[in-house]
Amino acid sequence: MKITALKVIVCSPGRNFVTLKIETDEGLVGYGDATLNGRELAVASYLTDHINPCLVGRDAHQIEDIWQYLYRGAYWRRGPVTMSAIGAVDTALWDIKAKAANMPLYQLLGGRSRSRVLVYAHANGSDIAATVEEVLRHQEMGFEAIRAQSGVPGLDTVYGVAKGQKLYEPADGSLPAEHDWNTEKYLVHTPKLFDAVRSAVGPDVHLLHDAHHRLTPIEAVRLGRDLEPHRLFWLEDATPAENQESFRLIRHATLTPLAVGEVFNTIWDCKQLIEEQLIDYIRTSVTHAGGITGLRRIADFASLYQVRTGCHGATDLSPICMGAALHVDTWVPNFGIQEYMRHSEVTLDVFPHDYRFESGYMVCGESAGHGVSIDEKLAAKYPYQPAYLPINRQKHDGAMWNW
Ligand code: EZ4
Ligand code: CO
Repeated sequence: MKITALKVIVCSPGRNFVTLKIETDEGLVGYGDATLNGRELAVASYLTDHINPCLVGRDAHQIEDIWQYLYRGAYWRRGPVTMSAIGAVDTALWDIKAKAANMPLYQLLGGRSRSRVLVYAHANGSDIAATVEEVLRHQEMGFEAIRAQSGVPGLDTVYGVAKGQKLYEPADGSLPAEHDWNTEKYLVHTPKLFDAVRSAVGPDVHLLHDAHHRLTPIEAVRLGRDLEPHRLFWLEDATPAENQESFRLIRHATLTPLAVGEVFNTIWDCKQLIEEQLIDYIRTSVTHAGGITGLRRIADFASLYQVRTGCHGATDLSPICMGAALHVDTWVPNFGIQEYMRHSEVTLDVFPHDYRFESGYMVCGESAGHGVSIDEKLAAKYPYQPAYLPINRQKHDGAMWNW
C-alpha cells in the first residue's frame, strides 16, 4: 500500500491544531496530531517542507522503518518539533494499518487489557471556596479523579486557573502574556486548598495537583510532605526535569506519588527517572513523544520498573491525540490514568470522533483505526490565530521563572 499524498491542515476552532492527513493508493486515509502549543507553524513546516516529500511512494505498512528513517535519518535527533512531526506521521500510519486490518487500533497493539479508561478532570477556581465548588461539581458528574488548582492570594494569575468563568485554555494571547509568581505564597496556600478539598470530597476521590515546574527540589519536598495527609494520586511536574537526578531528593523525602513528562519527547528524557524508580507516572503523549511507536516503547520500558502511564491530555492536544491515546490506554498493561479536559463543542465538531465519556471513564470506539478524523471544510472556516503560552516572572524582582 503506497503513500500517495500527505497534507498538513492548520486550523483554529477555538484554539490551534495541526493535523497530518496521509492518503494511500488503496483509498485508506490516516490522521495524526502534530500540535505543539505556541509553536504550531514550526511543526507544520517541518512536515510540509522536510518530511512529506520524503514519504510519497513509500509503503504505508512499514511503520517502524519510517519511524527510524525520520528519527535516525534527520541526523538532528529528538526535540519537540521533530518528535511531534514524527508522532503525527506515526499516528496516521497506525490509523491506516488498523483500517486496513478493519480493526480498532487497540487490537493491533495486543488487544484489550481493560473495559474502560480512568480519567481525571480539571477543577479550577479563583480561590479555595470556588475550587472546592468545582471539585464537587466534577464529583457529581461522576469523576473519580480530580485535579485541583486554585488562585493564590497576592498573585494576579496562577497556572491552571482561567479568568472569569472561562474554561482553562493555556494559550491565550497573540503575544505571550506575562504572569507573576511567588513560591512562598504558593507553598503556604496549596496545603490549605487540599485541606478544604479533601474534607469536602471525602476519602474516595483521587486528588491530583500540578506544580507546573515552579518548585526547586527542596521546595517540592516541602509541598509533597505537607500534602501527605491528603494522599494525593499524584503531584505533577514538581520541579523541571531536565536534570533527572534532581528527583532523587524529592523521591526519597516524601511519600506523595510523582508524575512527570508532558514536555518530554523521547524515552531518553525519562530513562533515569524510570530506571531509578524516581517517579510513579510517566506523562508522555502520543503527539509529543513520537506517536504510538514512541509512546509504546516508553510504556513498555516503564512497566519493568512499576511506573505507570498518565498521558497528557490537555485541550492543546487535538481530539486525534485523545482518540489514539485511548487506544493505547485500553491496551497498555501498566496503565495508570488519562488526563481528560473536554474540548470545546466547536473543536469536537471539526474532529468527528467515536470515543465517549461515561461517568468518570472514557471508552474508545470500535470503528477501524483510532476513530478520529477531521472535517476539512469546517476546519477551513477557522484559520490559524497566533496564540502563545504565558511566561512567568518573579513578583518581587521581575526575573524570569518557569511557567
Ligand atoms: O500547560 O498543555 O497538565 N497539563 C498541563 C497543560 C500544559 C499545556 C501546555 O501546552 O500542564 O495545561
Ligand atoms: Co501538567
